[in-house]
Amino acid sequence: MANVAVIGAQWGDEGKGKVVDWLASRADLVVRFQGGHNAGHTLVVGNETYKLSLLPSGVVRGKIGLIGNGVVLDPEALLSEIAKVTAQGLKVGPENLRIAENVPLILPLHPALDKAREAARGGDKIGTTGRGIGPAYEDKVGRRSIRLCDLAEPGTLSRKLDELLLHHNSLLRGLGAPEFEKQGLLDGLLALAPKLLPYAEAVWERLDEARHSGKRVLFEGAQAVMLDVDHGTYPYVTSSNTVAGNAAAGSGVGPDAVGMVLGIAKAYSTRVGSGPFPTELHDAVGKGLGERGREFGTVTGRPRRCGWFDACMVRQAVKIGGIQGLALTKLDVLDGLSELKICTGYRVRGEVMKRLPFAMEAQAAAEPIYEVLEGWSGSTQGARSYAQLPAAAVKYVRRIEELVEAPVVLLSTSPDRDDTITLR
Ligand code: 2SA
Ligand code: MG
Repeated sequence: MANVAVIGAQWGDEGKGKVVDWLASRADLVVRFQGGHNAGHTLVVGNETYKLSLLPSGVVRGKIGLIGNGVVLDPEALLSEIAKVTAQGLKVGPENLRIAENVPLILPLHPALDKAREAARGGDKIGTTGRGIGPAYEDKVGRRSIRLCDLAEPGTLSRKLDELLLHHNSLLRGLGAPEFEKQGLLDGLLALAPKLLPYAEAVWERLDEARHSGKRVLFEGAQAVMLDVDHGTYPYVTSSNTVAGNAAAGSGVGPDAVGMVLGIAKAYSTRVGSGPFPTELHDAVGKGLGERGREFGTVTGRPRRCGWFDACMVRQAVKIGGIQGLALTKLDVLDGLSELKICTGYRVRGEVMKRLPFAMEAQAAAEPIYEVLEGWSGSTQGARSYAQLPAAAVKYVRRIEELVEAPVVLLSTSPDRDDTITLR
């Protein structure tokens, strides 16, 4: 296997964790290149369930995990996640986890601003995870970030904190939220320095070395194409580029090093947080999907909104995200439904569209155009070969391939890693 990038093709929670884990067993290095501890990957290994937010999934499989510069890193969240998985019996330390020196840090003022802004937006809120992701990326682009490497330079920290506080305290004040004082933040960072610096390195160099020695790299995306800050349902998106193109910039390799791009899509759709969702179901069918699929956010526990598979949107994600093959997950959740709908386009104020428009009101007005397929009464749960699937389930998968213009290369039929069908 050459290098592979795995990205979400919908709004996140497609089951990337399981697929990444499956692929990690064939890779040498697993790299996170965007997002932060807003991600939630659930890995089921034997009797143990690991819920990872920041750690690259490969650490569960004894691989080297890398956190690239494109991530925003909350040091406290990292340390507590390491403590949590260590208590579950995993070994995570500087020997198997390396973090880009130039990764921007999330400080306590970032979640404070995130939450104050959401509160101020009221009913219009984005529905962020409240982890400070957006404000941390703003600081990166605004050239104010404190980065991991700065922890080695108390003078730099002090100067940067002055600049950060000048900016943040005026924003917090404007929102009526408590302000931060410098000494507390500085002391906190200086105390974190000896715990974090042993992990720091020039990740790009390790990836360059991996390239020359023929090591295989897995780029692990978080969130999904429809949450991409440029291409998603803006402003109801996360604050990073989630497309495969960012695997390169977010870790420090050229685009050719990214390799095959695998998109993950659920056999239906879910979304947490606010924003347009044309195929959302507010009826018993939607409720049933949520219950059978156990659709609750890994990080925040929020119930996910559920709806039919949106082939029009996934096709868009395939094109924009550079997806060459799809892994389709949670097919078993559709077991027992007498009919299934797939969205093939939208009607937007009378006009038929084969893509989701960008403008907010047009997005909100998009009504799905459905194709109806026959359901199946048999069970697909735990199926490990194509032959074990009901004919109608095979038909459903084949129709999805045609509509999204990408082959389904993997099919997942339960959270168990072994319940995976390789189709090509
Ligand atoms: P943020 O916090 O600024 O990134 O939020 C902005 C939008 O991005 C969405 N978002 C997500 N959507 C699905 N899954 C995510 N991760 C967790 C998980 C979510 C959880 O994997 O289960 O536990 O609730 C994730 N992270 C960000 C978010 O809902 C906003 O719409
Ligand atoms: Mg998730």
